Amino acid sequence: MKIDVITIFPEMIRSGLSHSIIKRAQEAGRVELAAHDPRDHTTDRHRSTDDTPYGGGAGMVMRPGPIFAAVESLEPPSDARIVMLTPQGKTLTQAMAHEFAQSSHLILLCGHYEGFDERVREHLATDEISIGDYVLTGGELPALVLIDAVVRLLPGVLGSEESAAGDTFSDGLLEYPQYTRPPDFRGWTIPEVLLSGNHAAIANWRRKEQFRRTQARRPDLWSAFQPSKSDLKLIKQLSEEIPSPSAGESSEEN
Ligand code: JBZ
Repeated sequence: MKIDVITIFPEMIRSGLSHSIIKRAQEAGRVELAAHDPRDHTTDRHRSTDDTPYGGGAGMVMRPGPIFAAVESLEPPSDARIVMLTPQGKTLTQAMAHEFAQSSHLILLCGHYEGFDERVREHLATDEISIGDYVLTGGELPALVLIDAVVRLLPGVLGSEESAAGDTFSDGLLEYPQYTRPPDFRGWTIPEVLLSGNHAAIANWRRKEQFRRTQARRPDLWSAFQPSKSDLKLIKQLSEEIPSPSAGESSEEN
């Protein structure tokens, strides 16, 4: 897969991609990542990528020329996905990450200032994505988020260790709590079942903790969850448990 990012801060993209799993994926040839500055596709003396809005008003708008020229210089195949990162986009989901991971060429357009000239949206972009409802200064961090979510899904990127199968959202439940040594840290001990060596009991405990957490923290995910027959047994057991003071999802711990 090829991913090109059009951004007035190319170093922000390059540095964000030069670590850990995404770095390894590039070295292994699973993905080819590059950042391009639309400033290199300007023709005016000041190499300007933005201009004042027609009709007046505050702020600046990204000029269409340098964006179109930067994309056209990449000679994208006709099936390339050209994705604008803007607050007006659809909120990124795991299902959308899977869909983008099927594409052989992604081109990400990072907005700045008051956003893009509308003709970029109308005549260049195939998709428009946001990462969530909070205010950011530009599309670079959203582009990095999208790249991370997509690249980790590509074949051979995650080892069996990190495998995508057990993630939150793979079955629509939050993950169970994890513990490592020491078994007593400052008087805080780990659940006894995890030391029992009883693998069936451990699996049941973990599944119930997934249910407990998802019910308490993500009622939206819990409503959509489709339990199996064995899940239903565990859900019933959970509903019959006496709430222990330490086992809850109290507001104090959030
Ligand atoms: C995004 C104008 O450029 C921006 C500004 C905010 C912003 C994006 C692009 S993309 N927020 C988001 O994904 O939430």
